[in-house]
Order: sequence, then structure tokens, then C-alpha cells
Amino acid sequence: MADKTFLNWPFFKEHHRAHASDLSAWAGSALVAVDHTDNDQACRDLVRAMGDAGWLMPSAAPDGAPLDVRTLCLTRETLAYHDGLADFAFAMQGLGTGAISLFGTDAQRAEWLPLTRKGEAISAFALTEPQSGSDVANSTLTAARDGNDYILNGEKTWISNGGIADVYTLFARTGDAPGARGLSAFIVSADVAGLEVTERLEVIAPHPLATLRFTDCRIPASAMLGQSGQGFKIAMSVLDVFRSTVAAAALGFARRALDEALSRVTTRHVQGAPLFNLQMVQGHIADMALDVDAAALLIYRAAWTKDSGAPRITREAAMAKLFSTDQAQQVIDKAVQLHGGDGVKKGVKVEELYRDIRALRIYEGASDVQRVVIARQVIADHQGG
Ligand code: COS
Repeated sequence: MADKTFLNWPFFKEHHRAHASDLSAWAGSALVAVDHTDNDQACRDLVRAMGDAGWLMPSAAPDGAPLDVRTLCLTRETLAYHDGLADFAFAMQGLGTGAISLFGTDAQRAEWLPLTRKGEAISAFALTEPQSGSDVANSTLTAARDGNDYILNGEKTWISNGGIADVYTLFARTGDAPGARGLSAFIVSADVAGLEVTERLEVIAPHPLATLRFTDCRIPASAMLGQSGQGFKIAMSVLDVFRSTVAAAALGFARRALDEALSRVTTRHVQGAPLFNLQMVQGHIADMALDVDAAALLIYRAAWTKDSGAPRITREAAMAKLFSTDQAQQVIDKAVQLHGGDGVKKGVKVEELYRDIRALRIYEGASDVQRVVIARQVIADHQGG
């Protein structure tokens, strides 16, 4: 039984506690046996089921209100506890439309957000390119102005939901300036002529993932999000919000690993006594519980800070993501170890968690990038102060 006492922390309001409790009850029955055989279909089904049940509503803000980061984090934590693919499906509805929620016009929000919040359209965030993952300012896909249109040419890769998305938030170079200042953000419907999926990528925790090629794709200038040249800042602002939620997903995986480990060490006997009686095992359990609580504190500190009106939570979100994803890996590794041979057996939950956690230390800003972000913020604060 997952520890819920953190919900009593002062970071939360009553509606957050009710949300966590209701979603947990829903997930406990709806996500017990998600069929992962066909991940595209599983994702579509999960988006539809979560949309029907109303759980996608917090993923976007059709009225332009700020996103409730605590609700996003609680949702990802809860879904990840039950099923990694359900968490992925929810997360992408948010990340894929985050720029529309935060920077879209009324008309742009009205076109897509009611659909993605009901699970009637699937969204994706198209930022990474073959030559630019961490170094976003080096993006090369071009959007050239042509009358009232832009023409897109180039490639994006590692695009989650690539191949099944209905709409992409795309970052492209509009040529206004070099580096970070030359990027702009666009809304691109998946049915635009000239957009093709050139490769489907297979990874250790399978989910829809693709490389996309844009060849002379014509999109209206009205598809631009925010102003020309604002793309980098839009991407970073969206990542500020969603990096905390990646941390929350890692926390959900870690909580589940801790629970699985507790079940194991209290029921498995060695030399006539439960494994838990061994002090070495108690040491592992203590370290796991400590990592879980420390991660939760960093995550909900970041989320509460943003919800309290902070314009940027770059440092807080980076700390939450770095610590929570790295430590969740440690927690899950210990859970596998405590399961002995069963820990690496297909179909055993901790084996699935072991695969699920790894990519979270890489996507939406690798651990190394988070260290760079934290160090830059700390030195800027020091010099400013
Ligand atoms: N919010 C708003 N603005 C931001 C910002 C943020 N979180 N972070 C940076 N900016 C602004 C800066 O203030 C700067 O503005 P000015 O030019 O007006 O001063 C501009 O954006 C450029 O910032 P910076 O100089 O820090 O850019 P860098 O090219 O050095 O990039 C890193 C810094 C590496 C931190 C950035 O590229 C990054 O986060 N990379 C990881 C990308 C990622 O997560 N990829 C995964 C894709 S999604 S799976």
C-alpha cells in the first residue's frame, strides 16, 4: 500500500488530495491489466479511457489559465505507480499541448485543447533533432516564410507519440537570428502534406516513438505560437513545467518499487525468518524510503512554487528532475536486488520498473543538463546577490 501521508503536507489543497485519492481508486481497477502487446493501440486506448474518465482535463488549460503543476505531478505519480504506459500517455497530452496552453491565442487553444483534454486527439512535442538533443539552440529544421505561409524542411527524432499523434508542437528555425534567438514554435497538424514518419524507434520500455521528416510542408503563418524568435524560450518554459512532472513519474515508479520490495522482504524467508529481519535488508529499505521522501519534497516544492505564481522554476524543476530520476533508478535497482532471480524475470513488476525508469534520466533534459542548469542558476543568484 503506497504511503499517502505526503498528501498532508502543506503544499496541497483539499482538491489536490481529492484528485489523488479519486485517481488512485480509478487506476487501481482500470490499469490492473493494460495489454502492452501493441503499444500504439494501447496508447490510443489509454488516452481514450483517461479522456472519458476526465483525467486528461488538467493536461491543458483552454482558458489560458496557468497549468496546475501539483495536479499534473500527482497525476503522473499515481499513473506511473500503476502503469508506465498510462503515465506516458497522460504526460504527452500535457507536454504536446503545453506551448498551446501557455502561449497560444484563444483561437489556437480552442482548436486543439478541448480535443486533447477529452482524449479525442493525441499530441506530441517535436523538439529534438538528429544533431541536437541537449543543445536545443543548435536546431536546424527550417521554417521559411512564403507569403502567408511557412514552409518546413528538416528532420525531428525521438518524438514520443510520433506516428500516432494528431498534432505536433514543432520548433523550427525561422532565421531571425542565430542560435537560441532564431527558433520559433508552431502547431502542426499530423495530416499536413509533406510530413512522413521515416522510422519507428524501439526502446527498452516500448512506447510510440519516431523520426519525422518534413519536406516542403506548407503551414499557415497563423500556426505560429507566440512571436517569431520566441521558440527557445517557449520550449524552456514548457520544460520548466513538465520537468517537475517527469520527476513525479519517477517518484511513482520508486514508490511502487518500494512497495514491491516491502511485500517481498516480509513474505520471503531465509533461514526460518523473513528477509526483513536481516539488518542489511533493513538498510536498503531505509535508503529507499529516504530517497522517496526526499524526491517528493523536491517535486512538490517545485510544483507549489510554480503554482504560487513564480514566473520561472528552472532551478527547482531541475533539482527535482535530477534527484528524483537518479534516485528512483537506485530505489528500483535495490528492489530488483531484493527480489533475487525473480527481479529480472519478465512479467515481474520490478523488472518492468527497471526498464521503465531508465529513459527518464535522459529525456526532457538529461541528468547532466540538469546539473548545468542548476549550476548556472546558483552562480547567477550568487553574482546577483
Ligand atoms: N525559461 C525561460 N527562458 C529561458 C529558460 C527558461 N527555463 N532557460 C533559458 N532561457 C532563456 C535565457 O534567459 C536566454 O535568454 P536571453 O538570450 O534573452 O538572455 C535564452 O533562453 C538562451 O538561454 P541559454 O543561454 O541558457 O541557452 P543554452 O543554449 O546555453 O541552453 C540548456 C541551455 C542546455 C540548458 C538548454 O538547451 C536545455 O535545457 N537543453 C536540454 C533540452 C531538452 O530538455 N531536450 C529534450 C527535449 S524534450 S524530450
